[in-house]
Amino acid sequence: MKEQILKRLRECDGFVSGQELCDTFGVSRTAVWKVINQLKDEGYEIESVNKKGYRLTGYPDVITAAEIASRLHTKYLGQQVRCYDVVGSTNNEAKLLAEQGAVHGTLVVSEIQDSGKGRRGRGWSSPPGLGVWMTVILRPDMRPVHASMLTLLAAMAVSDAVLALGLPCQIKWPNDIVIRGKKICGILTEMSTEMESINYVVTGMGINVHNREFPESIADVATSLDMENTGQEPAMTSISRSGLIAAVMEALEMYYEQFLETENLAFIQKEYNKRLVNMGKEVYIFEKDTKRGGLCRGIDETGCLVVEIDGHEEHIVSGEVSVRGVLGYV
Ligand code: BT5
Repeated sequence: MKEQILKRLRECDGFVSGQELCDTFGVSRTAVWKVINQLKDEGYEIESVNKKGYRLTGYPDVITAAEIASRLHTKYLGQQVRCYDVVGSTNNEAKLLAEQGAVHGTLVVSEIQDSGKGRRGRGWSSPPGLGVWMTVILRPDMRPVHASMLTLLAAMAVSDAVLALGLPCQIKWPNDIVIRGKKICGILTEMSTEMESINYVVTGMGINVHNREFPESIADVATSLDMENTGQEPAMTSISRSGLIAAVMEALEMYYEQFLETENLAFIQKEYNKRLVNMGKEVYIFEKDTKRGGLCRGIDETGCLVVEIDGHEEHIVSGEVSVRGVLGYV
């Protein structure tokens, strides 16, 4: 009921009468009053005026199931949420939950990851309260070779959410989101297969939101939404991490549904390539011990990166490769 009352308060510009809340949820005035007090204890600012009712005037930047639910308009993505204070990695936690039968669309979020993961054994810095460290569990009925495309859908979804905040973000294929050439988000998709079919996929997204500093090893390449909110873009008030989560879930569900119809990325190819930070530029492709240079031509409809190398177009499969700009990270 707390989630529903919060949702009703959030969706209403003015006051919501106590009586309306009682009638809608079939509870007593005292029960409503208790929920309002609980919300106040959690940091919500709620004005109560005699004969008018309750009005939400401020909210804390918390990541809770109630806060996410009060902002979410999806059919299944994020409808089941598991919020933790600390986990090793939300991807690992999601895999455990998936093994135990967690439903399609379950979202796992944590305030801290004490061993957040990047690709190929790399780490992901996930300090408390400063970012969104989350993973969704998907159970798609499709061939395992197509699972890597989910990373590209997640990149579109995160970039949609960031663009909606008025910040100019781009995608660095296959799994980074950057603002002004620095990384604000990394995505990690892992899957479990059984007899040629997908058992489940987990897609983890780490988004730096309120960070003001980073460990020295990544200080040159990392940035956060707050650090990039320089005031040049349209006015942006303080960013709600739960709002960001809801926006990503909504966009991802939309892309995911379209994707299932064809199992290819033709429907996002044009927009993805517009957002691609290396588009039309010289890049280096690092694969095992090799380094090759070429011209980036964008993604094809399967999500491979098309790079013109020595006059031939090569379709680079994500996985073991890294892409770098000739001058550095992008
Ligand atoms: C990634 O790997 O970018 C995928 C990161 C996925 C993180 C999410 S958080 C929720 C979920 N649970 C997890 O355990 N993981 C996922 P990769 O392309 O390998 O990049 C990793 C590299 O990014 C590191 O080696 C650092 O150089 C850099 N890095 C680490 N933490 C960062 C941060 N917070 N912001 C920007 N760059 C970072």
